[in-house]
Amino acid sequence: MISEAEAPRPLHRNEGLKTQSNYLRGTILEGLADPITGAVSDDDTQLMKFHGIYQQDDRDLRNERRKRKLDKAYSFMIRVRVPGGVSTAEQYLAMDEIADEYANGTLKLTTRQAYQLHGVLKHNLKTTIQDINKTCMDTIAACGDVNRNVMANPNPYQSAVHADALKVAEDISAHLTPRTGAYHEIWLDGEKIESSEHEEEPIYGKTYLPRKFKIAMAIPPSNDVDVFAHCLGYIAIIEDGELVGFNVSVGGGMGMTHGKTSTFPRLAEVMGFCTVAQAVAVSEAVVKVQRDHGDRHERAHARFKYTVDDHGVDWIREQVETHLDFKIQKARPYTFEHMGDRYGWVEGVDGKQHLTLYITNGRVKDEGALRIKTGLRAVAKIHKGDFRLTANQNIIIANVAREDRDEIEAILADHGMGESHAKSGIRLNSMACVALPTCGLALAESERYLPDLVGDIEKVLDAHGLSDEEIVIRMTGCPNGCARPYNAEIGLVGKAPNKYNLYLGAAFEGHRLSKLVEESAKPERVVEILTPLIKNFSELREPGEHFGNFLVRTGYVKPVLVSRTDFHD
Ligand code: SRM
Ligand code: SF4
Repeated sequence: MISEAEAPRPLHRNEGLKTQSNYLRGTILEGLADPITGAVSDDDTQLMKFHGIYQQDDRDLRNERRKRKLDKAYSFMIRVRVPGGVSTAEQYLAMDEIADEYANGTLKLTTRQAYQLHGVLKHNLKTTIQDINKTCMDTIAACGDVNRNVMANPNPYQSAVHADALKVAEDISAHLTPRTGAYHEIWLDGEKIESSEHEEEPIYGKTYLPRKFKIAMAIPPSNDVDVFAHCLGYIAIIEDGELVGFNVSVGGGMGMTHGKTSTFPRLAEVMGFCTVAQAVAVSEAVVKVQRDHGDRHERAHARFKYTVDDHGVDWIREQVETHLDFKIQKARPYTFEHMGDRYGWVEGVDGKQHLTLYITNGRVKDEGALRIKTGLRAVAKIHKGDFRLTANQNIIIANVAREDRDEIEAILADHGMGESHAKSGIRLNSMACVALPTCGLALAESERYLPDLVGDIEKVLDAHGLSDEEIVIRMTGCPNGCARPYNAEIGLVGKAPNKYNLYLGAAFEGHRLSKLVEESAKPERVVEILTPLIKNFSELREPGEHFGNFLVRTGYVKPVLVSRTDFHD
């Protein structure tokens, strides 16, 4: 008899699901055709994520419906991939229209430079996906155990290098997109492939990856994409005004589980340097290493960050090189200065104008005098450039001709968005995940609550003359970390309704995580904790010192240097 210790660990059930799904088809088509329910089966719910679709229900209505013995109010969230965050004005306009026609009339600009639609009913899913595809955007691999939307610094203005880097991000995105015909077949009425024998996933194989995989590309000195929070990061190295290549970082990720110290957020480490021409091959090699060595038994340990943490960066580099016909070179020097967006108009190297607008938590909607949805639609109708989504849930009206600037400004002013960035430094650096009412995993409010809490903290900052001080604050409704809260100088992570774990001390530049200061704090308590710290900061900070760095220097929080040991201790 095999002892328990010798028995092979069973694979997670999702592994079997992927293997048997016939390259992500499952019974999705049958489920869509079932008129009895507005939901799909549990297995298809998992598979549909690979197609960019999540089944959800309106949590505001749950109790009421339960009392009335009604089924949950099911609908679907659709995530639209936007590599590097760049979409044309036509694409923006199409998203705006689709949101009104099939979703809840709002758009969510996500923390990973994508568009999200909420509230799409099952019988409208297919038409919605088709309409999205008509605009030359898609939803495949926006979710699921594959590489997701590839992020990149969206600023088109700073240098010609930005366009070169964006091109590499787009190439990586295209290269790592799953090849299965299932997406076309199910959603776009493509020709049906009867047997998976004729199909191949050359990079992923039949079981895809053990877990989701994320890539971001940063262009120093801006770390707006939060590059170290990603499985794989590319840090552009510019020499004599030319993009020569990238430092490659591996092993970042935010998600953890409350009370389970074997899970932890982790920042990526730089593994070395590759040239521009090598960047796509490196992405494939890293993905293959995770494909072959990631944990397929326990999903809570399946992210690439744990593969890196368990084996070490040197081992990962050796494995990566087995898939390459070149060596990863020694990393080159670079410096990051900040994570957030730079607001307002700027002029690009080619004389084009670009306007970064602040959008509260990325929610595009009309509310009172602030008519963001209608205003951006009016701009899209006359705009000849593009719209760029930032990693901080904001939008850039990009590539505007000098002579068109006034017209755009007038439209924005008419819709209450004239001075979108006339806000405090902390508000401009705030970010919240969706959470309630759509997210099934939320333990507390986030998007609907953070603006109020920021208002309370602003009062304290004002009292100490720190209204303009840039402090990165991020909130999530659960520990999954969708707004990257552990990498914020003030991080708030939902524990229960109206209770948050408070994390402090991350670096403004994005290279050190925060540390838990108090568990299950009510918002009033959060403000109470912050008040003396802000006072001390105003009196004792060194010139130019940021809040998180100040808290670490003065010993209020211990720095998190090694996540596995320092984050939970
Ligand atoms: Fe996320 C799951 C929303 C960025 C870590 N995330 C979810 C789901 C789909 C909930 C679910 O599984 O049922 C949320 C849907 C809520 C809704 O109603 O829309 C959700 N995540 C979001 C978005 C929309 C937050 C936002 O307000 O912008 C972001 C969409 C990004 C995109 O366009 O692709 C979003 N999620 C992130 C990030 C940030 C990032 O990648 O830079 C993270 C942390 C980084 C990381 O991956 O480690 C993140 N989301 C998670 C996790 C935890 C993963 C883990 O390693 O444990 C989950 C849960 C899971 O995968 O099991 C999750
Ligand atoms: Fe939902 Fe949690 Fe992500 Fe917020 S952090 S969107 S609550 S999964």
